[in-house]
Amino acid sequence: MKAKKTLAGLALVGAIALTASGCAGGGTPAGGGGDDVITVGFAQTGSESGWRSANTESMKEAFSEANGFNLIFNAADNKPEAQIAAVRSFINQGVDAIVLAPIVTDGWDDVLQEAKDAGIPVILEDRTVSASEDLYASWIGLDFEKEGETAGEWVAENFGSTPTNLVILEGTTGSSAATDRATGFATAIEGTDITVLDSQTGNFTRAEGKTVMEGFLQKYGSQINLLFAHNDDMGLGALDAIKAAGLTPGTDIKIVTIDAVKDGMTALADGEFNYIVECNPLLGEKVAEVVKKVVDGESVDKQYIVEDQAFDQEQAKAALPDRKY
Ligand code: GYE
Repeated sequence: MKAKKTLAGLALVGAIALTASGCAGGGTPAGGGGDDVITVGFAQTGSESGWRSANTESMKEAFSEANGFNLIFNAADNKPEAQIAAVRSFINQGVDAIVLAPIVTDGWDDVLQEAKDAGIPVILEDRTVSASEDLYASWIGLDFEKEGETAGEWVAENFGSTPTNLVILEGTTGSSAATDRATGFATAIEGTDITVLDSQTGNFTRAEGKTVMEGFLQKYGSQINLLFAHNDDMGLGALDAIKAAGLTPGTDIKIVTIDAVKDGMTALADGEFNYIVECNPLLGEKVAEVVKKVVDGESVDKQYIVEDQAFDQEQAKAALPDRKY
């Protein structure tokens, strides 16, 4: 039922897009009905984490040929210059719309202006940019500051009234996800007995999470009571470092992370993590809906925020069997 409805809606959007722009690119018509295809260039950050894999999958599923799209996918290996080059190449190819998951917040003004001058709408997904709002049509994402705040509130409630030493593994420097999570978290632990011993980037990856945690352990040893990692993957990397140091994660060092991907939720259910704030990566369907509307000339909101929840050990155990990512 649902698929049928979507296809019918698409046929309509496709027809309008054809008359409006007449330049949908070289994709194959969807469903053999002669509908025009919407060509979309998607500039993904890279493949740094489990969250990212789930996000990429969700986007590819939503922007499928069957749904009336011709998707040109690029993953920039977390290199901002490579991502700007990818967007520029989408402009040169004359795509109908560009979807961008910006690695970092700054540096987008020029290329977004170029897209605008070429009449190609840009839709942001996941992270945000500092460029002027009229350089993009819409943003579909999460409230990163609130995620950080929720993590901080849990920490403040459980450890705030006894002297506690905390270390932080930050996400990619300059990304809105890392900046806003840091802000939300710092606000929530303000005025508590928690001391931040150290805070460094682990670039949202397991490998760097492990290396940076090894450094923290060498420097502070068993002084560390608590770890806040900006994503599950860095927390998972840190588990190896903590075990190698002869400490028990979840007990000797309490761990709070963000994302709630399956591996993180498993660590929480096993008692190696203590709390996870969710960050929903399944944005594809909503992004595709917004892209269609924009290409069709319909009005859209400037932002769509997807709701997140949070999990303790019991909640993780209950949620795991049905977890989609
Ligand atoms: O939390 C992390 C990923 O921007 C929300 O990026 C995203 C973050 C996510 O690498 O795992």
